[in-house]
Amino acid sequence: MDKETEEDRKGDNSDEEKQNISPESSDIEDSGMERLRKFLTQKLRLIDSSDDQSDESQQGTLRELTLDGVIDYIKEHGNCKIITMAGAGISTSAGIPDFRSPSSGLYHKLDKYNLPHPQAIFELEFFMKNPEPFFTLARELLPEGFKPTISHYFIRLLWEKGLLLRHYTQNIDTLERVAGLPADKLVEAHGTFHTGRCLKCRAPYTLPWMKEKIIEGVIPKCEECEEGVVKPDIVFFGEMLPERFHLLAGRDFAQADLLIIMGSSLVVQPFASLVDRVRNNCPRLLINNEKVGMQDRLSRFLGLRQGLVFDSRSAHSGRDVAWLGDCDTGCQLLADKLGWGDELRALVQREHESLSAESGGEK
Ligand code: CNA
Repeated sequence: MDKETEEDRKGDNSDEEKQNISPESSDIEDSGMERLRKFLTQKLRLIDSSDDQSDESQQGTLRELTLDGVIDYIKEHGNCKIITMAGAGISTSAGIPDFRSPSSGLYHKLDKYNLPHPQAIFELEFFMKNPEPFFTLARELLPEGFKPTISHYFIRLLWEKGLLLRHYTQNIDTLERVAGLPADKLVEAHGTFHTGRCLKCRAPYTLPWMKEKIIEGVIPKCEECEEGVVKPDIVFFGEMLPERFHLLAGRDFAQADLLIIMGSSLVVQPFASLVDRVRNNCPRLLINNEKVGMQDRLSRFLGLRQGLVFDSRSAHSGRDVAWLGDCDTGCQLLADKLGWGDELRALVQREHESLSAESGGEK
């Protein structure tokens, strides 16, 4: 996957800053900017020429820019094709830490590994030289005994209701599989712990085999070539994303009627920019602790359709909704408002009981 982009995430404050400028100076600035924008449009063809037209088709997709607006849209759209995109935030309530949450995120707990920088632990180049920090961390992250969350079962319910076009996840914890989402509905964009491979001879290995070594504190070495390290099939920085990701993203996003993004900081590319691949009139609902993935200042200035736009004064606003809070609470609320609340609660209880029984009764 690509390195994270250090985008200017202050883009949303630009209007507040503008309000402190006198109307006259702001008008002068605006007209200057508009001239520059037109110049770039005409000379450099930087801006999508279909923009004006698509602005029109963007009008009126949601009755109101709230969760209720999204609920009405789903109810009115008989056969709404929904894509869900998720990140580590849908698994934190299962006990798996995310990367970037302050204090609880993994990036804040890596001091003991003595890394050149936090991301190094997931960089292929660093792993080839020193796999130990990754395997030490893997002991904490191994998908053992973790139960899928309300958010995972909400996604499954979307599938059971025939509304899920596809679920794209950055997570490597396999909880979507454990929640019963069928493989054809799932794109594990950053790979998975489910399988592994020798970095030298490519011999395949299973999760139970890798797990045994990792739990023993041994670096898994290939039994075929007896040389290579066996790395779980998770995508490190510097590695290509699975072909399935590119193939299906190319088809799915243009067909989606609604995009729901949950529990991601939307900073890892190319996953983060999937939000731009739906049609211009496709509503996008973010369920997250914080606003993320917003249009940056340059894109806004150039009129580029990039990023989520929650600011109603922006030219590209009108279809993005942010529901801020816990993913599980947001998903349960969505289910309640869609009339599936009890069904979701019963599904979670049934599945958790059956997982507890499988693992010898532990809660
Ligand atoms: P991230 O960058 O750590 O962002 C997580 C986002 O979710 C942040 O915006 C948080 O505020 C938000 N968040 C955390 N908990 C909740 C919650 N309960 N409710 C609502 N919002 C919440 O993680 P991303 O997924 O965006 O980053 C991509 C990386 C993280 C991928 O490469 C993953 O492989 C990697 N990762 C995966 C896991 C996992 O598989 N569970 C765990 C840790 C990291």
